[in-house]
Amino acid sequence: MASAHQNLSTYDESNIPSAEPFAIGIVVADWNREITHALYEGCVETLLKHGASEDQIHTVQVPGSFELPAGARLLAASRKLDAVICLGCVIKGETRHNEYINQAVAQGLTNLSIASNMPFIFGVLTPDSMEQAVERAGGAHGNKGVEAAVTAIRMAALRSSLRKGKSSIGFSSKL
Ligand code: RBF
Repeated sequence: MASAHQNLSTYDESNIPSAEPFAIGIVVADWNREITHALYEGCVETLLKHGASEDQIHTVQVPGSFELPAGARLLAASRKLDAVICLGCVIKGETRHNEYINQAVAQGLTNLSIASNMPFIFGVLTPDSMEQAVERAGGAHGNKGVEAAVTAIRMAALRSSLRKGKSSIGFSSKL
């Protein structure tokens, strides 16, 4: 389904759990930084609006989107977190670099989520042009950083609700 029809940037705020109990990691790629930093602004603003405290938001920067899974893994191993949001922007060029990077990041974050039992959120724009990127970083199609934040809160709350009452003996989800 086209994401233009799934614009969660205009989401129902009353349906989002509180982010107050959660520690959230954010990894931001510096390639196309005017876009990724706009995603970051929208992301942090949304986390704070839903009750996260500034000292519970832990941010690191990586050179490009390809480094997002490794950066996320390092960040998750450095402290106790409830979700990690990865923000990047890979613009299609004349070669197929974008396909390789996007595939690697999607697969990397999926693997991390499944192996660690913690949500790693894919907040990577994959536009054909800078114009399309701008439209999704605070423009006509909202800010996908907002959507990444909402997804992280929802997944952290889901994880927390399903873990309640579970014995900590046995399977360890810590990275
Ligand atoms: N990183 C991005 O985050 N967005 C891009 O649009 C992007 N384009 C790239 C194009 C080429 C041809 C190459 C070689 C790298 C590009 N990268 C991009 C950087 C990539 O994510 C990574 O940082 C580097 O390949 C080093 O591992």
